[in-house]
Formats: sequence, C-alpha cells, structure tokens
Amino acid sequence: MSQPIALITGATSGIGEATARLLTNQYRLIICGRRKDRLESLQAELAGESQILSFDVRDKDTVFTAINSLPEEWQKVDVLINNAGNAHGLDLIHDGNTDDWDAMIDINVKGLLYVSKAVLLVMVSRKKGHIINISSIAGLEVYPKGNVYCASKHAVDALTKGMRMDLNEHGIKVTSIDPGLVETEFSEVRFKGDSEKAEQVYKNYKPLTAHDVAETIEFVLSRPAHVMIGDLLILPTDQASSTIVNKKNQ
Ligand code: NDP
Ligand code: 8X3
Repeated sequence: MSQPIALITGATSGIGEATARLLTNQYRLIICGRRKDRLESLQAELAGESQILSFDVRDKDTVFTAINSLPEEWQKVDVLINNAGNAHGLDLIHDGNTDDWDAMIDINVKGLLYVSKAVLLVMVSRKKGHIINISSIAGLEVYPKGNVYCASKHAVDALTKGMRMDLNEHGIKVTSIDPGLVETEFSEVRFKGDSEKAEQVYKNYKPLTAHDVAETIEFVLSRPAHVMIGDLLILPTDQASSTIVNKKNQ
C-alpha cells in the first residue's frame, strides 16, 4: 500500500522543515513555501517521495491554483500541517506598523484558511484526514507588544475549534499544537533581519528546537484512528508562561 500524503506549509525553515525531515520515511510529502530554492534543496535531501509547491499563502488564487495543479493522486491529502506563519514586529499597539498587521492577519489567519479550504474539499469527500494547526502559546495568552500576533494566533485557536466541530461528522481529526519559544528564523523575521536582536530572544536559557516540535507532530500523527489529540501546549522547561522565562547569568 502506498504511503499517506502530508502537505506541510512553511517547509523552507524551522518547524516545517524539521517536520519534513522527520516524516519523510512515513509520508509522501508536499513541501510548500515561497523560497523555491530552499524547497529544491530540501527535496534533494528527503529520502521519500515529495512534491514542491511554491506559493505565497496570502495569494488566494495562487493557493488554489497550486494545490489543484498537483497530480490527481497527490490531491488526496491525508494530513495537512498548517505551519506557515510568522510574527512581524514587536510594538506597542499605538506604534504598530499597519503593513506588519496586514502580514500577520493575511498569512497566519487568511492564508491558513485558504490552504485548508483547498485541501478540505477532497478530505471531506474521502471522509478522512487530519489537520494540524501550528498555533502558539500566543494563541492562549497575550503578552505586552504581542497584540496583533497574539490576535492572529487566538484566531487560529478559534478556527481549530470551529474546524473540529464542522468536520466532526466527516471523521476528520483537527489538532492544535501550541509551542512556546522555539529557536528558528522566527525572531529574524519578527525583527526584520536584525540577527543580534533575534539571538537575544534565545539567550541564557534552553529554548525548544524545531525538531522538538516536529517530534510532537509525529506523536500526534501516530495515535490510533480513534484517538485525536485536541490541543497540545509544548514549552521549554525554562518557560512557565509567555512572560516568565528562567533566564540564567543575567
Ligand atoms: P520560521 O520563520 O523558521 O518559518 C516560517 C515558515 O513560514 C517559513 O517556511 C516561511 O517560508 C513560511 N511562510 C512565512 N510567510 C509565508 C507566506 N506568506 N507564504 C508562504 N509561506 C510563508 O519560523 P517557525 O518555524 O518558528 O514558524 C512556524 C510556525 O510556528 C509559525 O506559524 C509560527 O507562528 C509558529 N510558532 C513559532 C514559535 C517560535 O518560537 N519559533 C512558537 C510558536 C509558534 P517562506 O519564507 O519560504 O515562504
Ligand atoms: C511564538 C512564540 O512567545 O514569541 O509564537 O509568541 S512567542
């Protein structure tokens, strides 16, 4: 029997890339992201079969065109990992950059919706599938200057719950994974390429790695058919909440 198919958005770095590397022996993968060169390098390293889809999740038409362009067999997606997303900026609400606000709402919320819709029609018709939304501790708590990023992840939390209700009769599992601090390119993006500022976020304590989150995704996927992990918060041991991190040597 051929392996199930998993589509991973945001596979060009961080959590998505680590997940692709971990799942390659168990799934045929559709790896997505805007940076096509990275997708091509990753594909060359993956042991299993894969397809590349390069698109911006903000661009509604392109999302549907890209997913519909897959060979028919590959459109039967068993697992969708909605991972693409980022924070843009860390500012007081009255200082916020409206382009950053647009980016976070358009990518983290609307992009997730477009990709889900593009994949769900087939999932519903097959009466099986699993959607894993990568939310965040920021979807459960709000922290100072996190305003719009936290709002976008709270929206993901609401969408996860709504999807679980609406898809219940179709036998589709819906899971939210909510990581705390994970060292990836996330802070580079948040601080617009300011590497020094980004490095500070992960200093003097041990953050999660992208692989830690990938292993959690693998665990969630490995549960028997009758078991659905609903929501899973994963934190570094040094982190108690969005604002409480046990930083040493300061
Ligand atoms: P990275 O910056 O390393 O990865 C983000 C991924 O999202 C990249 O592959 C990027 O690909 C993709 N992406 C961003 N914007 C778009 C877009 N417009 N269209 C398509 N793809 C896009 O960060 P992480 O791996 O940390 O982030 C992954 C997810 O985990 C995000 O949803 C983030 O909010 C969440 N998260 C991260 C935490 C952390 O501390 N790092 C903690 C909790 C949650 P490309 O640029 O090639 O398009
Ligand atoms: C990423 C974690 O705490 O920077 O979602 O919001 S945090």
